[in-house]
Amino acid sequence: MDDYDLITRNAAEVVTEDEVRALAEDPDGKRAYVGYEPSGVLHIGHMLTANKLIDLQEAGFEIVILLADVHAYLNDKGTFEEIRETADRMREQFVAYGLDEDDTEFVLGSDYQLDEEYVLDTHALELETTLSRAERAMSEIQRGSNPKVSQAVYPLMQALDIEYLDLDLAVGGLDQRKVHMLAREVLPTLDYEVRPAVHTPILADLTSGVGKMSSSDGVTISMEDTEADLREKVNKAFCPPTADPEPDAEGNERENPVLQIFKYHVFPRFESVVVERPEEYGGDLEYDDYDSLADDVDSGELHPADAKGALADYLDELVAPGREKIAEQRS
Ligand code: IYR
Repeated sequence: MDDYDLITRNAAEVVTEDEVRALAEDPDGKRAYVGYEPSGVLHIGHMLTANKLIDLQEAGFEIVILLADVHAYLNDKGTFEEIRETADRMREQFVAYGLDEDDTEFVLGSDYQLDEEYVLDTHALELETTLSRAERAMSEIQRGSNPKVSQAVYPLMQALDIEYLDLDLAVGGLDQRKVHMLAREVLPTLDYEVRPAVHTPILADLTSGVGKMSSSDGVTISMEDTEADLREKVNKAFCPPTADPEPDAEGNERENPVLQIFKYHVFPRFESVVVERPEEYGGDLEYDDYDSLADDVDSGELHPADAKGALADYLDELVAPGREKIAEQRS
């Protein structure tokens, strides 16, 4: 796979392709980041962007993970003290998940976001931006339905992070795209350069395949799930015998979340996938890529129940090191 394909594989959106192509010509030493509002335990959404960071690390990028404590505070996620405490635990879980500790720079937002220069730049962007523009940028990130002034400041600071952390590439879930678009508009007003972004998809709700998987409502996979939890969640998941399910009764689009997890979580981290089956049901199957597994589900060669069993095994392998770290953190 060439560097551009590795940088963009499994991405839902690349802004812009030309800018990322230019980076892919010589990725060595270029800096890419994701920012996360610290929370106690990683969930499958964190793991999806982390998979992209692992791709970028393989392509030669330096990786920066911003533990965005000030942002979490502005977004009403708790007291500063509480948030700070979770940031450290989150860092250890990312390392357990597979981000090379020596090659990943973990930065706490409050280490530089309270400096005078940064604060004055934030105010300069406040002057450049209308409240309605800032609110629009926050619509998929915001906690609560009645936006606070702090939540309008939040996306402006996220834009400045790209400059202050001296980055070449911003990575995030599709829920971050409106902030990254705002950044492209406002950074040049301070004579700062625009930087490209790669956005990962948001996976579908596990039980229905309709709408988004969410850590705040519905079922999500988390790093504290036991093997039995994972098996139960996967077994209850929506998995029709097709990669492209029909819309539901109300006409809402549906996805196959079991296949999505194979695509975005399992294949990027494992050379091949083995589905164990008793001899009488045809014996084990081995897949080198996602498409061949999806084709077998489509054709009926691979039964959803067998696919689910294998998915729970692989998810358990991905989650186990982080789960052990969490147990250690709590003891
Ligand atoms: N908005 C992110 C958190 C965040 C991301 C970046 I990239 C920043 O520079 C700052 C904060 C979230 O929704 O978790």
